[in-house]
Amino acid sequence: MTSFRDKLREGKPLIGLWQALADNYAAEICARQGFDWLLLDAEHSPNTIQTLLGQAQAIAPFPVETIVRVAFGEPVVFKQYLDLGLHSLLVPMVESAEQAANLVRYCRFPPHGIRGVSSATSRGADFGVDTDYLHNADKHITLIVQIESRAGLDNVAEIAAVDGVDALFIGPSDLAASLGHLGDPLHPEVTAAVDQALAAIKAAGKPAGIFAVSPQHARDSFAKGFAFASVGTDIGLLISGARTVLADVRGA
Ligand code: 3PY
Repeated sequence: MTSFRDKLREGKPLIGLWQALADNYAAEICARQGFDWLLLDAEHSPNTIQTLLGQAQAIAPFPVETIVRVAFGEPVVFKQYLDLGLHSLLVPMVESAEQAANLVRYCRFPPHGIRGVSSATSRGADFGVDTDYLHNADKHITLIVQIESRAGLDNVAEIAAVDGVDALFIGPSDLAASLGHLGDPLHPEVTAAVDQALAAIKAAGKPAGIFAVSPQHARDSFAKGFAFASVGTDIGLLISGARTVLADVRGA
């Protein structure tokens, strides 16, 4: 199997869509559209472990990567998600190398980490069919940490240098808020901070991703060297489609 980490290494810009509806049917529809990755958001959406599993199962037949953003980086959350085969994880608000190193340990079985062991009862291990899983689990896992605060920005080089952190992802909205520009993710000071973070991530030889706030922002981000970018949300597409058709008919 090809992990998201391997795909990132291929160097082709990877375009993603944010799934915030927390719905299997919506996830299946989006999985059919040709995106490189879909992100199931457990931080800012009404997702439970059960709804995440349902969406992952709906997406599984399609050639699109499933990434899950955890609500927070705790060992028990990692254990459950990895057992469910949710092998690509995005962790919000990572602010130090120590925090990042702990996240790596949550992904790994002893002696390299503290992940609890499960195989026959683990979807991640193909319910025991993958007999090498305990020794090869790391090959499936992609750990992405999110830089979205002044502290994260200050420590981005050290965070990027942590072995086992596979990629770093910029959250421009939270970063804007942290830098005193709430609601203005494209403020020049935020853009300069994003460029500074990108340079540090690239210098560490790691791929960088970003939550683009418009198609133009996504194109600009890829042109600057971002390896992956989300280009919208399922809710945003629903809202813009609904408003467009309503305005079209009312205006006619
Ligand atoms: C941000 O832009 O801050 C994000 O976390 C995207 O959801």
